[in-house]
Amino acid sequence: MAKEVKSVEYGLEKIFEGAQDFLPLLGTDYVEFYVGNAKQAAHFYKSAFGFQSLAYKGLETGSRDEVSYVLVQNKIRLVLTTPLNSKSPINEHIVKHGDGVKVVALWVEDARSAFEETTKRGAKVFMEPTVEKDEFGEVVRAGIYTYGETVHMFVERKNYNGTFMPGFVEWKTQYNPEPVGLKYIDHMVGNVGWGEMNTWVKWYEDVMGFENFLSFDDTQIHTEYSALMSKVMSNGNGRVKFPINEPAEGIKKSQIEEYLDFYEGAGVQHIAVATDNIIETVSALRSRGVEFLTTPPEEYYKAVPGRLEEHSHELREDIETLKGLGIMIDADEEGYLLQIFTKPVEDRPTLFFEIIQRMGARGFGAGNFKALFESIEREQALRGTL
Ligand code: TYF
Ligand code: FE
Repeated sequence: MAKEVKSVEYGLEKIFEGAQDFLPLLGTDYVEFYVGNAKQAAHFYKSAFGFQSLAYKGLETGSRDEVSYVLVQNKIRLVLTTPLNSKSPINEHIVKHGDGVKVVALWVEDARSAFEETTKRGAKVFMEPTVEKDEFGEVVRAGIYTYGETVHMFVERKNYNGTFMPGFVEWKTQYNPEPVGLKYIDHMVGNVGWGEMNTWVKWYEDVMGFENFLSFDDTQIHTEYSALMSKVMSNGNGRVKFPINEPAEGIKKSQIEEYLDFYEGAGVQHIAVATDNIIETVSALRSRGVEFLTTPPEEYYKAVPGRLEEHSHELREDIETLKGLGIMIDADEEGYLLQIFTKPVEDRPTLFFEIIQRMGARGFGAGNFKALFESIEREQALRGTL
């Protein structure tokens, strides 16, 4: 499998040479989840994933219709939002999709320009440019829809020096579990319906100015039973990467179809978070009760040195330790990477997390796809959805 990665041409260099980026992105600003019980979800992300309390809005701060908890770990900010009454439109989102990602917010210099440039290229409006102010300055936000009911919010905070955003107060609490070493969001993956991948690839190209960085077709991504296709979209400076998956024909139901059935439409499938010490991070997550997919079989680890070829001697981590934790290893021309996937983090088999440590590699672990998808299929079989 590693050989297939080597035939891949990364599409990014083209962007650097290209015309001026009409949508310069500074990075991911925050990820907002609509959930049934934000108070309990916040406790879970603190206790299990090592996030820290940052900010809050709710009845005590004058927010009568919804409550939000903001959590932080290094550069990652999560916002957990729950409606406070049946009138809020957030309820419909939760009824349909269950807990899930509503907003993938992108940090920009100029939110009005981001909104204009994308809407004139055909983006559907979620929120017109809106200025929010408090004693710490102002934040400008504007939102557009992407796949399903998911939203990209552009966030301009160059004239703001408060904790998070106007409307929120600093959230101080006695309960502050240690971080687990999660550093930043490496990529966020969307699942879209049959035949829709290329529509969304084109949307990211035309509306957002992204480039197709890597592609995997169903001959590369398949098991004995099922298949899928995936294209990785990247913005010009490579800070924001969005792979898009669609199901492909197989003899059994693919994990992408399972997701689409339970999420009742397209949405965010996984959030990949980077660490610079995956052994420590995964050991901590496991000890705090985070559930990971079942470990690849013995043959997978036996094949690792052969699969890594010239990168085999670069591997700093002990294979036995990686095996003990269920961490997978892959290499491409530029180096290797280590990755592992959680089980879904809610009762519907929808959103999950990936923990990734890049040691030079810019790929997505194509050499691990087979082992990963077989592991997911073992879970699907238990759920009766394979
Ligand atoms: O983001 C990726 O491409 C990798 C592999 O359903 C992957 O993490 C691809 C598809 C999928 C789960 C993981
Ligand atoms: Fe991933």
